[in-house]
Amino acid sequence: MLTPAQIQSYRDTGYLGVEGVFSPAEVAELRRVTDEFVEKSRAVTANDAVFDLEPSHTAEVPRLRRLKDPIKQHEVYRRAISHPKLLAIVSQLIGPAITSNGNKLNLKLADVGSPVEWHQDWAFYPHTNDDLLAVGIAMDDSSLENGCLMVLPGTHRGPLLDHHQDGVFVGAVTEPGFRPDGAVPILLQAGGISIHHARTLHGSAPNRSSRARRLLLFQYCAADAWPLLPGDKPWETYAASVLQGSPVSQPRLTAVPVRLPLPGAKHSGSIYENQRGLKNALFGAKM
Ligand SMILES: O=C(O)CCC(=O)C(=O)O
Repeated sequence: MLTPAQIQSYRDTGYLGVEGVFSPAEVAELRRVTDEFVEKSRAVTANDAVFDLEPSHTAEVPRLRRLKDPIKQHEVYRRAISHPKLLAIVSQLIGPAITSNGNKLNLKLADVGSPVEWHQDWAFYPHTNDDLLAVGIAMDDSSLENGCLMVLPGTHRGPLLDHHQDGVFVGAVTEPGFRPDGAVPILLQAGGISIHHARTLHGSAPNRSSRARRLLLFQYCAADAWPLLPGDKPWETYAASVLQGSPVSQPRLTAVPVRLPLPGAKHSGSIYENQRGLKNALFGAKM
């Protein structure tokens, strides 16, 4: 559970780091399963519905960049998204009725892990209200050297920045002159978690170290926040995403800044793909 000071800090800054949420045994299990997926990726030669590969990936030296939708890929990840400690913490921030609108495992493997350029998750999935956040479970100690998550405190209360380039969504901030001044790293030990509000500006540098930085990310939403871009079978998809509490068909509407991520990104499949061709990349060229 969070202390009142931690809750206030999240409300003021739009992010939080919490140590010691997952036990060493739980982290070891997540790592073991993740190693199995890296092994499986040896047989994969192109991005697909499960695997997103670093450009330098080969069968000999597998470089898995992201495992997509991990809760569908393995029971260990599926259990983690509903971990009682996580749901208790998330409930304190967005209320007891909770859905999830996505999950992913960014591996940022040693020496090669690609950066994620500055963005607001909100630009990808605007909802009727912004009681949405992402939790990152650190499967490794995370530092500046291995490309820990970085945030710009307070930006969850600011505007939605432009994430379009040449008229199409590009999944990263394109505002002329944007500089991440005042960026703060979320330094964590393995088993700790990062939390960031859906409107908080964040990104992360390439992994320039010899240590992996695997971050398992779960997106949580208040159950009365409805996506403004529902896909096929909106009710079934929404109802299946309820993790705690009951589904509601009456969304709560608040005054939130919205621009739809449309027209869709030229390169699709993952944020790494969306950001390909970004003219003002701040973390540098993808490796
Ligand atoms: O893996 C990271 O450091 C950033 C993750 C992120 O922001 C994303 O995948 O949307």
